[in-house]
Amino acid sequence: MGWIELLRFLAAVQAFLLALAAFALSDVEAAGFTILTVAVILLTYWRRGVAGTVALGLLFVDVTYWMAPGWISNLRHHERVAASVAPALLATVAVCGIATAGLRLILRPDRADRADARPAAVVVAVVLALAAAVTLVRSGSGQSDRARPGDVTLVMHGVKFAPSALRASSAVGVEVTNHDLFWHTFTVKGKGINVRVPVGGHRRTSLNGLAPGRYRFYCRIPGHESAGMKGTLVVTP
Ligand SMILES: [Cu+2]
Repeated sequence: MGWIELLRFLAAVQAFLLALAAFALSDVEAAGFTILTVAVILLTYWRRGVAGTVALGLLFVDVTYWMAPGWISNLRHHERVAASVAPALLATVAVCGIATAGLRLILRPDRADRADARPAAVVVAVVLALAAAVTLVRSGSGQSDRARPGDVTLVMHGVKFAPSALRASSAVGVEVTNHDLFWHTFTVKGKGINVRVPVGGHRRTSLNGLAPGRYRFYCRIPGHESAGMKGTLVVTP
């Protein structure tokens, strides 16, 4: 097995995991990333695969950027194991993919593809096992950020909040749950409320900094607000 085969294997695993997430969560963005990953794998068969290697490297960087912080955040909040499995696997495979793409270019593609990448595959397996162990040990019951009595609950799915109209007293809080693979935020501009919620995560925020009145909340991820990820919050006295 040369470096290009290892690279394609990691990309195929990523495409498979993204497809699973797209299916399990009915997540359109995950489906888009699946198709993109498959297209870039095909690109590695063109010429010596340099463009494909660079493109896969960038795709792995993008997946790491979205998944690694989500994984760490869920572990820090002691979410259940199920909430961290997808970001843990995707982040680990993507980090290994970045290293593999980088090494194939540094070693020069012709030589790298004739070289034996099996020791690197063993390193990948060890890194995956470590990531799984950390996830199992650091996960918890998922209770610390759950709704308290009287709280209102809000769900993020697709580029929508449900419900999009909230009514609550400033004495309670909002529990926000993300059902998508990628991050969303619950943000009230200028009011110090900006809760980032990763895949499978629950986060609670108190409303006690808000005076009674009508507020607009939205998701800060670029493009989400204009796609409809917004709503109104009425804070009652
Ligand atoms: Cu969003």
